[in-house]
Amino acid sequence: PAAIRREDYRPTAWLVPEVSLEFDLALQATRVTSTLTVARNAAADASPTIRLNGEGLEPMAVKVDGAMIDSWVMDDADLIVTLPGDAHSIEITTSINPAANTALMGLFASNGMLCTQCEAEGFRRITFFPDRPDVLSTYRVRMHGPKTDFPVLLSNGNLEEQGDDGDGTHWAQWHDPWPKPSYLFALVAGDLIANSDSFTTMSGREVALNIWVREGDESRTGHAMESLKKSMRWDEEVFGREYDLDLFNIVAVSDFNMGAMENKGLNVFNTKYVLADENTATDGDFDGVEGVIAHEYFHNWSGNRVTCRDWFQLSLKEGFTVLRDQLFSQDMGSAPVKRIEDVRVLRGAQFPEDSGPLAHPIRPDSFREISNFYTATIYNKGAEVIRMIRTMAGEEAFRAGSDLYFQRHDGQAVTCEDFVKAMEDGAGLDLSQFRLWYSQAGTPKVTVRLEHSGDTATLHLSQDVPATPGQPDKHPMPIPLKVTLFDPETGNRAAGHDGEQLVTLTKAQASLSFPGHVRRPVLSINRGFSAPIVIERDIAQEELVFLAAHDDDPFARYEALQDLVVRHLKDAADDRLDDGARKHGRAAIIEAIRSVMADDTLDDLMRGELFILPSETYLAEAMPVADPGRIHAERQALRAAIGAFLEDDFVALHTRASDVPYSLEAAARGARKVKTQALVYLAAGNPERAAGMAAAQYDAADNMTDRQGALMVLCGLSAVERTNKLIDFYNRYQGNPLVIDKWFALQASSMHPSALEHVKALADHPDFTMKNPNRVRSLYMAMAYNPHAFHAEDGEGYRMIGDVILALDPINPQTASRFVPPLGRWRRIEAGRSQLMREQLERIGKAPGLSRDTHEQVSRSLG
Ligand code: BAL
Ligand code: ZN
Repeated sequence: PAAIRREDYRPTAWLVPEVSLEFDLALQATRVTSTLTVARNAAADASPTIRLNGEGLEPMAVKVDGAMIDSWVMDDADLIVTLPGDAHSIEITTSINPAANTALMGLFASNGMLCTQCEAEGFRRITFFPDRPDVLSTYRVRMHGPKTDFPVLLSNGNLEEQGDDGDGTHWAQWHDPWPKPSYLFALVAGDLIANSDSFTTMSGREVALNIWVREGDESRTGHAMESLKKSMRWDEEVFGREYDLDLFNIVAVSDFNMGAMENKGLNVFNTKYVLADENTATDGDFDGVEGVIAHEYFHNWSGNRVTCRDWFQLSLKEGFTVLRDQLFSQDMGSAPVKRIEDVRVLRGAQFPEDSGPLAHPIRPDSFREISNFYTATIYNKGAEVIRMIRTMAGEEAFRAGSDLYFQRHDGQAVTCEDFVKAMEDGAGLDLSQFRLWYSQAGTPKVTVRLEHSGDTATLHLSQDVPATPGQPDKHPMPIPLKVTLFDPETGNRAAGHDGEQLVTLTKAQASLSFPGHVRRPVLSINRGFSAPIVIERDIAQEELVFLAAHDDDPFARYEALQDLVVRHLKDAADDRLDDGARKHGRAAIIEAIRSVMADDTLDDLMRGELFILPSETYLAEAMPVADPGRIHAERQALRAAIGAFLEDDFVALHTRASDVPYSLEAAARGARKVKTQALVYLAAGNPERAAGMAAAQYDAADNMTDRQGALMVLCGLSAVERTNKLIDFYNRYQGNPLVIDKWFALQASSMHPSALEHVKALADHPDFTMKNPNRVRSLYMAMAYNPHAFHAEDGEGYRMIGDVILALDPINPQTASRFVPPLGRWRRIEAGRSQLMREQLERIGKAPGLSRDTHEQVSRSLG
């Protein structure tokens, strides 16, 4: 299929102010009758026909203004109806089979329940419709079905009426007063039970809240409910946004492609982001629930009340909403730790995307399959771009910009340009050059050098925005950098640098002078990760050691420690270290880790962050061409050296942390974090001792964080405890799919040399199925992002992912195509492996009947 281009956007010829849907529900044959009130769009070119998108549908009956017509035609999968006047009603009947819908788009069955996923283009699998986000309609939905199968009947908005037919069937009618695009439509029918609560909004309205789950799961919905109420309050306080219906429903479903979906008044969630208690969910899982509940709730304004004109504008709602959920989570927990986590996600997922064949701007110019553009670039880089606007504007002016955006565009389907304009007008900024962040792909690299002469320090900056597919030449971007200078002798801020400065680099090169420094100061730059870029700094190792110990910006401190390690490991993996240099480099890192361990100004959550070594993916990203085998070996060797040298310190830390009783307070969470990290280092430095300690931690655990952490460490070891605890874990949690997902993922992502063999065996486990996306991801996505398994030298990891893509594509193309990007990294990997990766892409590309999703990703990856 041809690419769809942003510049080809045209307003819709027909508007659909009202939609009425009737569903006769059955798992295998659901009958759908839709009645559309349509009217010519005066703002568009007139057309005598209306195009109603469909996918896999056949019209059983079509009526215009109440009379059956047979003049309709099909254009591929779309229905074309000729309309003589300016306003009509169109009634269309279709029949669909939700039980056969393994793609999980449109109306599908999951564990006997029916539910929908319409974003981006799933509504056209339910009924014929102008399925584009700039068609806003009010929906009335009436559904009817057997009471025993579907005791609960839900849709968007408010329940208007319901009734019992007395023959074992019943019905319900819902009405959503807020005009919305079809992608926000939702329907759920099933045997569900609610955790119910309420929230009083800032204007005093009472909102009924329900979290619907399968019976037995309701005891694990408390954290989600608390997160929802906190999100509602926070959005009022921080963004002035109030909820706008009297009811807010969340439904948890176990078969789901995404994390969750923000349908108006009826969010549908992957169970992974709803269910949590201390026995089955880790601290990270608790954070995931809180963050995703917030994200979907925040979409009610950033996405639903103000939506996207077309799918090229996806970052309008996703980038902004990710920023909003990140700021919320910063406020709910440790702000610096959250910032570091978010940067780690950006670097792990988005940077590789931006430097590879799938690179695209946060506002893409073309696509073939929109599902492929739910990317880390649209979401996470999109959030960083808006965060830069906030940094440049300041919090207050940013809020004024956001207020103006919501007020100006409420009820509209708009563009990223509309957002930027509202920010300019409301926050009082000139964002002319800044718009390049929307149009140019690629991660800018800023080279930094500090020169000192006499009493003046001069900062030399130069930027390079790399070429990306379709964008060979780039313009310099505005790059806001928070900087400060330290006096290395006193450890304090250097004179004139009590506060940090915001320096915005707008040209290819710039130099800035800072007078009054008799001693050479130490530069701290891109503090708080003020710009989503790569910094290449010409800085001495001692200066990095100084910043790792003294920088008062937690992110910059983390960054200095990371840089210290990245530098060392890059040199080691590139064979640039003789024995002396290797020893010297390791000693500096060990010393830095030891000072982190001993620094009592740090809390354990932050200490744990500082202990985390840069990932193998991040290290590979820092090299023009990477040898994943060397990187893995050097990183493990460094970890072993740290673990062996600081063995007693890590054991003491583990003992101290083990004494802290379970709670969700920051101190207790921090203790759990460093406890398992101590085991990770010990596992590398003294595997036998670590195995004993991990088994003891596993046995003593009164929560999933400790138990999973211990099992994670054991999974990487060849110890008898590994087998015993894996069996125990499986038996203990059999029947709990989310925990069994962990059991698969821990083995697939382990450091064990035979991880790939384990994955192969687990594929034959009776609990493994290709039909459940969570299970597929827990085994194969975990492996694809486990570098030492995926990059096995003989290409077995690549072959396995190739097989997965081919087997999954006919079942669930959206999930299948998500496995292509790891293979698409071939250009940045050493020659032998690179060839094997490419071979797999070519094999997949030749397969007949490939989905549009997978075909697009494979051809871009090879192109
Ligand atoms: N809109 C798709 C799921 C999400 O980003 O919230
Ligand atoms: Zn979202």
